[in-house]
Amino acid sequence: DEASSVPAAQKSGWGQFLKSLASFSGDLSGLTAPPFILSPTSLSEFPSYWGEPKDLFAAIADGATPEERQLRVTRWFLATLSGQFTRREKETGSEKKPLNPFLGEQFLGEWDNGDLVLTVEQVSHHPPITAYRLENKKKGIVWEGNCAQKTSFSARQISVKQVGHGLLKLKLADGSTETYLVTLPQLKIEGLWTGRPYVDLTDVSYIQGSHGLTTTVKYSGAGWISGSSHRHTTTITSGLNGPKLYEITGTWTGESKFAKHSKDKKEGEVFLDADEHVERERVSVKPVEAQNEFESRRAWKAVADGIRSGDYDAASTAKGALENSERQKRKDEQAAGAPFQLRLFDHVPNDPEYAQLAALLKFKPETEDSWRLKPSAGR
Ligand code: HCR
Repeated sequence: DEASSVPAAQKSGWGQFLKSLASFSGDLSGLTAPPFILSPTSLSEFPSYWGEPKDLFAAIADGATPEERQLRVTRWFLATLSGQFTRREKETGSEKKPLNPFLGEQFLGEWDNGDLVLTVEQVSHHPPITAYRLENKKKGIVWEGNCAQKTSFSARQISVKQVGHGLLKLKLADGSTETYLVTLPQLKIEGLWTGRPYVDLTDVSYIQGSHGLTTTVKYSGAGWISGSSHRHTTTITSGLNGPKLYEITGTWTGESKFAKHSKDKKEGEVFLDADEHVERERVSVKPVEAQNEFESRRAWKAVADGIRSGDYDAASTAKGALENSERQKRKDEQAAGAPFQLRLFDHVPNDPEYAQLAALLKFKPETEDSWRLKPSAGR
């Protein structure tokens, strides 16, 4: 039975959903999906995946040379991917449709009693854009970025282009700053017809260091030659098309090893074991009662409770109430001539810091917006 993972009572709903996808492009958040595919978690929580391999993040600062630091940024980045893209499928059997954050929604978290601090704000609703900052003050590392998604549908799968980037800033012992531009992979959502959607990655992403080193991660899935999915081939070169210093191959969900011709590393030496040897820790957040009214888990509590307990009527009533109240707020703001103001981040249109590093990757156009934490945010 092709649709075996879809509960009997929701089969026609799932069929409708798939049909609506076929004639759709834009952002998926507006589409009504059957209950079994709904997640009780808002997309504003997703930036916490960047912080979960917290020791690898902290270790970036201990790299003695630009090459060693480029390797460490690359290792941390690859280690975040299994959380970002396969966690939900692993835990619940399929990818789910996350809650669509409201404008100004916040997600505030930390690890190790505040040694690592995460701040997230939904900085746009149409299109949905999430801005985040992860900071380890003791180590002098800041990772600040934004993410939006452009979705299209073809050949039985959903393609999701991640729009946005992150900048990792490292304060070095001599007081200077090193910056890394990180670009994001594209996703395919497969398994739709069997009612068990899961994510694989395609295309490339880059890590461009201000010292001139470039990491290129090429993603490939299960093909007719390689049976396994989630594969990558990663190179570190001196400049985008410069001499190759390192090559690393493997899967971003499991083991990655140095390949032949890697400067000062042996062929077959393990670079990362994303499955086994990476300590990961979930982010800590305040209990809902102590959260402010814009914090995700407090604002979505009734919706999430309904989804978790299977009371979908309660979930959809609560969701409708939240969405109506947001619409009303925007109308009131318009009528008062006082548009919504972000509380935690400042918008930096055509970010020059992005442009400088993007130019090394020969991107066109070389401009993109960024969002920076307001000094007054108190985080
Ligand atoms: C595409 C996706 C929403 C966006 C999610 C992103 C891209 C968000 C930023 C994170 O850093 C990484 C990330 C991981 C998720 O895998 C990705 C989600 C997967 C599904 C979801 C769709 C909007 C849901 C489509 C509905 C399907 C399940 C039928």
